[in-house]
Amino acid sequence: MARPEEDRLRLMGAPGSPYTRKMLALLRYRRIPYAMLWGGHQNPIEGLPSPKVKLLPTFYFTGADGTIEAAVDSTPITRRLETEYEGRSVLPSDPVLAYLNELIEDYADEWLTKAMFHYRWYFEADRDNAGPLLVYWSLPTLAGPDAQRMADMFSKRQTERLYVVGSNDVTASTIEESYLRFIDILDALLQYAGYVLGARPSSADFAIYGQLTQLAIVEPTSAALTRARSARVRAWLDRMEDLSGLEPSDADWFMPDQAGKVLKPLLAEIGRVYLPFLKANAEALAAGKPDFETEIDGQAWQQPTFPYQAKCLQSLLQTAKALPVDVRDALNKHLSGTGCEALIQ
Ligand SMILES: N[C@@H](CCC(=O)N[C@@H](CS)C(=O)NCC(=O)O)C(=O)O
Repeated sequence: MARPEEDRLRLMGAPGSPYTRKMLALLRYRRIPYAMLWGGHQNPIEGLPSPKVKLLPTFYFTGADGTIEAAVDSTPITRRLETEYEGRSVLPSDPVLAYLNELIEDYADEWLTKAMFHYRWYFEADRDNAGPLLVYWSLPTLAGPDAQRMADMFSKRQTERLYVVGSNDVTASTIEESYLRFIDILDALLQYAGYVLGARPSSADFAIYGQLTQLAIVEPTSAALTRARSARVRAWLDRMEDLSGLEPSDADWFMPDQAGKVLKPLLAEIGRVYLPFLKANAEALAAGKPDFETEIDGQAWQQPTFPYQAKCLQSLLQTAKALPVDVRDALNKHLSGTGCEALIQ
């Protein structure tokens, strides 16, 4: 018998939102019955509450008493789904692997998204491509000229906001070079075992997938660059979209020592760009500075301070601190020489 509709977990999101795509693929893989509501907070859905921070995707959890709670932030929602729905976990049970997964997921959510935003709005060809898509993704029946007017308004606003994520003439080459290095690293990882942490997907895979649904498919400039560098990565994205038929087993995760070795290039990339960013951002926030300048990958970097990403660093540090000594020792070994050592103190 079909499940009653209210049993389905509802989420509102957009096809152009990387975090929506991360969570949609994750729900499919985990076989969680869901109802995808394409939309945005500019057109609230009747009967559904607004979240405190209006981000996409927004999940609507129904409590035992029938009240509906609106939740945002894909990382904690992923953890909540692990406790509410059994099996097909996206979090490795080994604590060393679990920490590496958290770090890679964070890098994908917070650093790769800089490349996503950059390639969407920095170059004219990409801007012209994205504007109308963003309109039609939420308003498919709008007349062409009206859609173009909205697209132009949207593109202008988003392009003016590029500086918020740190994309500007000073940082452009750092973002672009880092994205291309990442594609090469991901290509090698996929060849090795199919996914980042073994032969089954983790929340880090879904986070990477979410950003790449845009970077490697929607944005013409980065899509062409990605395809030219790695047909494997491009093909992997189409599989990631629906992994509902995969039958994962515990043995599919890497052994911790194997993970340390195989993931070294990715961890080194994270240490090369993301950790210096996190550190400079947290220092600027502590000093009460509205923006900061630092050096990333040997090049100048400047952007406004981001309180949310100071929390990301805090959370990585606190998780590491709470780990047993033997796990911290193992992580120390794996992170040594990568630029991520400072996470384990
Ligand atoms: N940390 C959040 C970030 C979500 C997020 O930033 N979503 C963006 C779009 S991808 C958003 O909703 N921005 C406001 C808007 O577009 O209305 C998560 O992991 O879910």
